[in-house]
Amino acid sequence: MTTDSTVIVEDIEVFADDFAPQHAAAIFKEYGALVVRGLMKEYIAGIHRDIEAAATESIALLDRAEKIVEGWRTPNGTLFLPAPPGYPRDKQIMVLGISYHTSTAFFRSALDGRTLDIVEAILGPNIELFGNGQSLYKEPVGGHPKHLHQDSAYFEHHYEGPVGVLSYVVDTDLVNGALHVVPGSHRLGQLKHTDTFSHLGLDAHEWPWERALPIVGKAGDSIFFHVKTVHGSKQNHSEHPRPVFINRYRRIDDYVVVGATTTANRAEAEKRAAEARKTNEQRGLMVRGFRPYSEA
Ligand SMILES: O=C(O)CCC(=O)C(=O)O
Repeated sequence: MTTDSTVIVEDIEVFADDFAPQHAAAIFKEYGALVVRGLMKEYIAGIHRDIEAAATESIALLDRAEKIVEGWRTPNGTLFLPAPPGYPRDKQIMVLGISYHTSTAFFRSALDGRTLDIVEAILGPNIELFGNGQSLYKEPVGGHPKHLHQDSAYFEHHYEGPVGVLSYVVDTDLVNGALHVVPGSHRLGQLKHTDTFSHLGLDAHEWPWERALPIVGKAGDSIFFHVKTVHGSKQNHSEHPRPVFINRYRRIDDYVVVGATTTANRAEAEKRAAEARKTNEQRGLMVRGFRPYSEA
């Protein structure tokens, strides 16, 4: 199975004010990616405000950051990477310490009815959240690239895996770090990843950016992607930050079989994959349907 480089954005796009969930789900199933224009518009002002508050807070906490394998983590949970030359600091933000626990607007966005109509058409009637929400933040003037990768390198699942819904907080283009996706790559299975500046990524010779389709969009546009869809984004060369936020949804019986951030900890986790089970701790909050009792 190969990917289809003839796919254009219009092939994978619908509009939030006029779409049929079954049609949107069919696009997702075929291409492993779906763009819904304007889906998150009503949440953007609140989320943008909270994201900037979290960024300011994180920078103020930087002198208390601890070194971890992925970079440095401030007490509020923000992950920093080394900054490129010319920065006012030696570290740059990568993943912001903002979540459903800290932002009402973020949590409200995860419960959005139109989003869940699409997710239900993809995954079925009973859906839980996977994780607490994630926000990646590219600082201005060179903010980090995220190399092409599959999210399943980080959290491989037993069944279909989570549907990720990444939304733009600001208008996003080729200058400030548009998301790139490789349509059809969700059918390639689990690919071998290497260690890169932005953690697990695909070999850049085998997976150059030219293989991927850039998604230019407005604040409030959302991109649904399969856990095995190859995706990533280049540096932010604009004068302003480029944040995104991601809500993830999965079947209520699905669970992580391999969780990793580096090739070394992935190799260790793979040895334990066969023992993985759905535990009570792995249950996410219900956002659609009902969870019948089952022995964990
Ligand atoms: O556009 C970004 O910030 C990268 C998002 C991404 O690739 C991911 O979270 O897996």
